[in-house]
Amino acid sequence: MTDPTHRTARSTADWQAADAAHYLHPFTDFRSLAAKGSRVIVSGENIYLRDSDGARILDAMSGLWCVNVGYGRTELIEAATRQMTTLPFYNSFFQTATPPAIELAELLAQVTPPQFAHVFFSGSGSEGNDTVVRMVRRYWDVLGQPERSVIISRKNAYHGSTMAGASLGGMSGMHEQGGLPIPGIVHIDQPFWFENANPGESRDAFGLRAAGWLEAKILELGADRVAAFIGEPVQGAGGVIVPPDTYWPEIQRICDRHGVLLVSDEVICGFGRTGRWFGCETFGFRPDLMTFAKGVTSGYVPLGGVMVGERIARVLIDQGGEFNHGYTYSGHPVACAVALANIRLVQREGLVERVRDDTGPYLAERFATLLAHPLVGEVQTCGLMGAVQLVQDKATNRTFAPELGIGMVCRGHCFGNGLIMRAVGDRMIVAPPLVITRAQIDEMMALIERCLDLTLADVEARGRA
Ligand code: PXG
Repeated sequence: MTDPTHRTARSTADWQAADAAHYLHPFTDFRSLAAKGSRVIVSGENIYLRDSDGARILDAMSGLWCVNVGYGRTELIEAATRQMTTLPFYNSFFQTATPPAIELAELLAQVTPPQFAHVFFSGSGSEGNDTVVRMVRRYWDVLGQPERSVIISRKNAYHGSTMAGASLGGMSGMHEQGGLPIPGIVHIDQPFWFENANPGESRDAFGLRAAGWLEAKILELGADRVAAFIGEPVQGAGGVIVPPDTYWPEIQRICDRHGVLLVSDEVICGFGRTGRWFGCETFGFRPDLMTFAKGVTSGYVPLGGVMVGERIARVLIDQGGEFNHGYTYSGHPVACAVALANIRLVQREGLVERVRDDTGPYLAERFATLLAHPLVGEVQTCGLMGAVQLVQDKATNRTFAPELGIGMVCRGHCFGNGLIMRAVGDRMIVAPPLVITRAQIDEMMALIERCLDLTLADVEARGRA
């Protein structure tokens, strides 16, 4: 597994010491990481990474849900180099624009659903969702309904880490720090069948009931106070929570009935992850706004943004005057050049169709076999995302006590065996690069099975202890 030729100029211990001395990582207990030492990733090729000890790792999380075309793609590297040479930066504030930003806006209008002809660029998904908050409130202001300002989101949602992004998100741990959520953002329960369904309730019946929580909240607040509803088509960071098929069409009907704007956060689901270009197409709804980031550049450089549907664009353009919002890096030319190269690569290689017709169904078939494992209570996939729910008792789907940290035990075995798979509580999740082949899915599955067996052995050893 290790390859000494991949060792770096400094030793792993040396990297870790410098890291611990100076570097505060996101979502990290600084002291415990400093004591343990971080894992230093030094290179990547296709779906594999190397760490500073030379170990080869299968990256079943695509970096962080983003490296959709895999590592080391010459087309993206050359696009960045060319653009950096020609014009590394110019802004788009003072009535200026750059060719890559204009061309990307044009291409995004082609690959997104028909209601989208305009885009507002940001540097990340969080900034995209900040833009959403300002834009939906501005829309209702311009229409003379400023009291329509409340945005409804969902518990366990992830919409980023800025003040607005973390407020839209439904992670209680994030709300506990920094005085969140900001005013005017409320949360309803998530459509998580495994956890929230009644005994014997079908997925479809549960999907309709879960959508009904939105209508109940709108009626409680009064529709004339509700600006928008935002959701991820599939909750990603929350644990790959694939909603029942009935959920999103019903959400659409409820938003239409009450005139509430519908926002799809496509930061993870966008650009092919679900087997269509956008998650809203997989789940059959028609958002007014779509946040994107990650897969737009396959993570090679930071870029995000918001697709603005014509319902909103026409109001902002025709009646809105100046929109007082934007970022230095809105429409960054290098990021846009990389995004263009990335999207064209996805088109040329037919990656979205491959996920829809070949690798997505194959992942579903292979994941279904995991249900035979004594630790597995539920599996779900959607395109190239998958979740494996670990349970203590398969007959009743009773889960482990959270303090046992069984998901983290399993994740530890993954790290130890050359596989990057995430644990969200006791839900193990994957989202491999869209270029993964069937043979590589087999390789990933063999690693997952081995790690589940090792975790089971730990559970059994604890039981005996
Ligand atoms: N929306 C969604 C749906 C996301 O998944 C963001 C917005 C924010 O994007 P930026 O680019 O600002 O990070 C995300 C980000 C995890 C994890 O633990 C997921 C994300 C970020 C960090 C960790 O799965 N998604």
